[in-house]
Amino acid sequence: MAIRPILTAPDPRLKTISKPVERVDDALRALMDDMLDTMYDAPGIGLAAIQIGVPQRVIVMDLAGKDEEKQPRFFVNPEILWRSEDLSFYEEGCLSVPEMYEDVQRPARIRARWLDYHGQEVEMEADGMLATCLQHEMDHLEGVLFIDHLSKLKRDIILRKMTKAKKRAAVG
Ligand code: GNR
Ligand code: NI
Repeated sequence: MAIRPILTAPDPRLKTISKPVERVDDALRALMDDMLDTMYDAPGIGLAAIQIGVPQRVIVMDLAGKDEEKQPRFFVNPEILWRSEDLSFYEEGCLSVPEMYEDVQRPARIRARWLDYHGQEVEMEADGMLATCLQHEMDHLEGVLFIDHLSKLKRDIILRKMTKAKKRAAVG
């Protein structure tokens, strides 16, 4: 298991459309283990493979609170089967857009299907944080970031801050 570097905007690799996974095998489980380590280390509540530069349709997540037992979740080739008409706002952040938080409106509930850590098919309805986070992560698989849901003005302000922060980091 290993912690891998997380790509940050405006890295063009984050715009990649990730490819479906062909087989849930030990190599894929090793990737998912690394993703989980990377997510816990960050720390974050979700991570898509493309955030560590791997363009495959894989997501890890853990929505457990600080003092709760770990509750890792794995999503391979997830699909959204249904979205509720009612929407909800959540203040979102992203490990690829560090230190920026904005309200994003999304369907409040979704029905989704995916393969788990062992390649077993799972289907369920999600609401609350799970619905929000799963939609945020599935956006990553399409090359979409939460800032793409904001006005162009807000997005440009955030991207300008990110570019400046990167330049400062490069100069040291
Ligand atoms: O750690 C994260 N927190 C978060 C908060 C609100 C909505 C979505 C998220 S996901 C984010 C980790 C991340 O960037 N996943 O792609
Ligand atoms: Ni994210």
